[in-house]
Amino acid sequence: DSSSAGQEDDRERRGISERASLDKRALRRSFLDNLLYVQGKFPRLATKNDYYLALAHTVRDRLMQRWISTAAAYTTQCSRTVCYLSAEFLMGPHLGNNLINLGIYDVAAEVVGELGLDLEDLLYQEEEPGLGNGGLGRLAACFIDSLATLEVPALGYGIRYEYGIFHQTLSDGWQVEKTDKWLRFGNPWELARPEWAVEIKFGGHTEQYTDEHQRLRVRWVAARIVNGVPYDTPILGYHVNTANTLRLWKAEAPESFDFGQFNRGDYAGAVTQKIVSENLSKVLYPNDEQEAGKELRLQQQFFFVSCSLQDMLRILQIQRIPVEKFHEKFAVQLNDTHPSIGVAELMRLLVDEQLLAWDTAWDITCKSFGYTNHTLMPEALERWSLPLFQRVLPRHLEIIYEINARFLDQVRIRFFGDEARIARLSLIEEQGPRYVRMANLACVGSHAINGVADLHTELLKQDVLKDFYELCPEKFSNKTNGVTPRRWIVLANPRLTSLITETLGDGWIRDLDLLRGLESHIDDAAFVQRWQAVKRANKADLATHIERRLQISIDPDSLFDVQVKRIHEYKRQHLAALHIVALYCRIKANPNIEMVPRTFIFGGKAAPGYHMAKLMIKLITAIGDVVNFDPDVRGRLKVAFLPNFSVTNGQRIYPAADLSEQISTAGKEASGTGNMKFQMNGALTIGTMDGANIEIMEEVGKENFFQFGLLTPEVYAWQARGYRPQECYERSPALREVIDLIGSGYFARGDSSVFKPLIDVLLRYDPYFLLADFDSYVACQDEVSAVYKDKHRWARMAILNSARSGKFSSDRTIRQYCSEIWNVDKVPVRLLSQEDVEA
Ligand code: H53
Repeated sequence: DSSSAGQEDDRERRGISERASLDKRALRRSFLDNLLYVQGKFPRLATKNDYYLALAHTVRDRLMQRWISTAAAYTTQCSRTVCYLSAEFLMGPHLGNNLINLGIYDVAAEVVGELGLDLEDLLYQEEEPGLGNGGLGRLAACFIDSLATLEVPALGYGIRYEYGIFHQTLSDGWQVEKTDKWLRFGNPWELARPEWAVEIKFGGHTEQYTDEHQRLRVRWVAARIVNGVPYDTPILGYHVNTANTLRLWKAEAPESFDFGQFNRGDYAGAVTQKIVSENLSKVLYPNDEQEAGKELRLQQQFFFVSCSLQDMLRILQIQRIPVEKFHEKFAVQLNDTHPSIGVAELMRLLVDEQLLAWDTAWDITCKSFGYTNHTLMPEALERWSLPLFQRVLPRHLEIIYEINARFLDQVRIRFFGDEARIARLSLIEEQGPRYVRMANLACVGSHAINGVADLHTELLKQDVLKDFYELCPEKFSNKTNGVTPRRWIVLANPRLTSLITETLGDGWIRDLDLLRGLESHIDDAAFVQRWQAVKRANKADLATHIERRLQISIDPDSLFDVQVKRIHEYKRQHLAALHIVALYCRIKANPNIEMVPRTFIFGGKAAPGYHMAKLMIKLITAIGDVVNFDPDVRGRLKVAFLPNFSVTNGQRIYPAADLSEQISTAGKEASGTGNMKFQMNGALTIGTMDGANIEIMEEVGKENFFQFGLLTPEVYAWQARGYRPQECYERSPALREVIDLIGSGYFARGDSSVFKPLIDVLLRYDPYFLLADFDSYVACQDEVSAVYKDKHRWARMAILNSARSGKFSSDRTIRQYCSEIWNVDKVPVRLLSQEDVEA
């Protein structure tokens, strides 16, 4: 019996290896065919980019059958579908991820290897689609990965920006922005669908008319029309047949619109008109958590939201679903307030164009939308000045007035006479210049409102959205963010992936809670040693990269202390800078002092108009220029600012980190998601009790987390008492030394004016409590160094961090959205055969 089982095993194995070699031969054949027939090159003339594109097309061909099968399954089953509306999708390169999800990464590496090429080299050829700024855009990308992996019908809707987030370089330590022409060499991952283009109106005025049933109706007579053309990218799930769609809209001038001008002989005018239209999807606004207030930005938001809602109506029509069932077919999620104009636009489409009664339309609208809030920063809550709004969207302003009037009538019944509350809840801000409040519109028009971490949701309820919470507490829930382990472990950290898979099998890739299984290996010396070897090799790779890019030598055995994220005062990169200077002062005072060698690695972009953030970059690079070359330091401190932090660069950095810096002022970071990527890859966190850090500490245990700093209620109390940072400065000798040294111009060739604005803000206002947290931070960092000296203890803590990161898979987050907000189920996809497809 056991021998027949053995024979079967054997046959099975042989079967697999036969199939694999077949796969491999087929892959090699289509790779070379694509080089020939798509790139028009033979190997001797082919560039690296030709090879990249040939491989991309080879992979794309293999995606197509899954994509078609998925569309067929959803269409025939009229599946309930999630529509994720987001102004940003920070996808990162597609090729590596698709190879992993198809399960052919290793075969592809062999195939290109046999042709004398290096797969990683080819992967780096891909221009990353940087269609987002930071956390919010990357979260959208992790979510559509998880939706596909969980086999949930979903569409991601956004804008196909021609220029993504700017490329950052450094010049004399200052940030310099270069444009990101990511489409320069073509994009093999997208398909244009001009047959599904829609028309978008702007400006003009509204008119009343009576319809054939003598009913009074409104018509919007636009001043300008722009076409929205969808470009579709397949989003494949991990080891499933599901390939969902990311549908990004490009703005084009309608052919017919400039004909008039053209015929009147105004050729230049017609061309200008075309340029104005196409400007709509030209460039991503480079502000993260900061309002731009620009007319073009409102136009972009309305453009992609109207395109997407019209697309949903088209889908209803082809599936012969009556428009009254819109909310049964679609769960529409608003990723922050950027798409919240959708509430008014769906009302316009249903009332003005589909001719539904207002109440019916409102019921459908509220049942369709959910709203995710991502920030507690008051300046990041979007508002549009009334004149601007009126100019761009005159009909929507009328609709918003009507929604507001009906809403405030309801409020008055509950809170009669409470005029202050009514003013706060109003969709229109009336004190001073008038504004439309987009968060209020999103709250009123959605059946579900969520924050992105426990603390954040609690603070929304107590503070930012308190009035809405008191009105409708049942709408509120928390959905703690997560990140996809496919990109952030499997693709980014192949060494760790092999170690975990050899230890636990590969189930953890779809069920990250299984990482808990690592805990039982914590006393296995061989396992711990392999763990350390993985980290050491990843650090050596990053050290080589840094040495090449920045011409500074890096010791892979030093503690890699990493802070990568957008540069912002509330994230406090300058607090980390103060710590580096404190260590430097210790060395200068006593050159023989014993110190754990550290490499401080920073990365992140500053919004081009955010001067303080740019000065923070200059401060870090200036400190590096002194510390890295001071002979007294003897290599014990190194500071590296890696330019152009991006998804691609993140994939090199997270796996090599020992220490993850998550040091925002308590109560300011909604969640953070980089914190999770570090944890999964076995870094320990030094962090404040802010955002998802709190939940990370809950999962890993206090003893495996370096906590410091004021708690949120303490920050509030200090604020209420009247915080005087000068007092902290006077009380702490270490702090005084650091501030005085920076203030003196020591890091600016003696020019004390360079960092004066930064020092002045800290000493006078310090709105983010750096000086209040400084001593606690430095003490905590000393504890970090003490623990790091015990390499074995550190490794055990790192393993536990990884083992306990299951909660932070975006698969968990998406399951919660599906069951608690979207009420949507998975729809497994059967692969259609060639004959099925042709029939
Ligand atoms: O969203 C992330 C959070 C993070 C928060 C970030 C964010 C943006 O990137 C842009 C605008 C905004 O309102 C919030 O800062 O804390 O992790 C995803 O939820």
